[in-house]
Amino acid sequence: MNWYHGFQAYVESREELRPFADLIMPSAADADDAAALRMIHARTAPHTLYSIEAETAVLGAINGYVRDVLGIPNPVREVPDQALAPLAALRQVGYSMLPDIAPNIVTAMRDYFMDRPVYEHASTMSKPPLTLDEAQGSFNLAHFREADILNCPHLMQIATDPIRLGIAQEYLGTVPQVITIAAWWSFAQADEARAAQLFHLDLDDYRFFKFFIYLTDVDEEAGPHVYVPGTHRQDTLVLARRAANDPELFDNWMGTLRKSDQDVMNVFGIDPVRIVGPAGTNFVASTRGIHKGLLPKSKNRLICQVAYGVTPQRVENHLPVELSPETTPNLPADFLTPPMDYVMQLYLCPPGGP
Ligand SMILES: O=C(O)CCC(=O)C(=O)O
Ligand SMILES: [Fe+2]
Repeated sequence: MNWYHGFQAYVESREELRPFADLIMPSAADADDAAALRMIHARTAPHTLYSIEAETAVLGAINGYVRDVLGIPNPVREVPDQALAPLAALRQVGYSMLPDIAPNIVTAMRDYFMDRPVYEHASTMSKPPLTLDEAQGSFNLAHFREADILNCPHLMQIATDPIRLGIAQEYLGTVPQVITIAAWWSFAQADEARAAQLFHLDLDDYRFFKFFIYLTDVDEEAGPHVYVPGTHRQDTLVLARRAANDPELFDNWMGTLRKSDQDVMNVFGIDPVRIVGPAGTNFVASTRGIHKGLLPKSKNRLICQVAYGVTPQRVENHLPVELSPETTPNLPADFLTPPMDYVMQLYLCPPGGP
């Protein structure tokens, strides 16, 4: 059954979820349209921006659905001690560094990407691939395709190891789903910051966060990730809104896609943090807080990202890749042992289909 249909029915069956059911109720015409249902949830997610109560209520509903209807045991597994401090920081501050990844592993991952084709944008992969030189001469970024990212040696194993998946399970409060995978170069030759190189916030799901790994050394010259601590929290946003002279103007500003450094400083008065470190540096960040990836000055940056969320709403027209020695030679054959089949369901299915 479609995830959304099942969720809709579950929410409607619970009296205490009535206000939420009204928010996500599809019109009769949309009821059987998976894309329309996805859109409804994408539009509803911003209701949690200023209200931790709204977010907690939605998460309770999702967790109930996953546990009681889909029958997936939760919590997924025991959380190792090394996950506890990063988890606390992710909640409080919005980001946390994680233990470095061994240099030989990072080298294998970088070497792998060196041989893969790149694309102008994640959504333009139907066009022919570019060489790195072509991309570097023309664009700010160059993206790898999802099938190649899935197959990057070590990447998905690291992203779902006990520390990272433990953080995900606790932070999300339900069984995590991998909702985005990405890997891209940011080029130093570009002359102007574009798109995610300007401050913004992501609203990818009702609750979500992202895991990043630098595969090249990242110093001030190489376009570090920049994060404004605390801006992922509803209480920070409520205070900033209250302090604003004109709440309507504030709402409009929050609704604009890209934000200037000066405006971010004026509104929050919080110093942004630049995350630097050698290749292998990795961290989690709640990117519903204000963030950007700086335009590199003199060195290119290669980064991978895995995002964990609670609904499959971001993925459109997306078919999972079959886990097999032919299509995914770098993933272990038992990678989809439950609950990993649920965690990875958007990207991977067992041979023969879901
Ligand atoms: O390039 C970066 O460091 C940030 C990219 C970004 O905005 C994101 O992954 O959500
Ligand atoms: Fe972002």
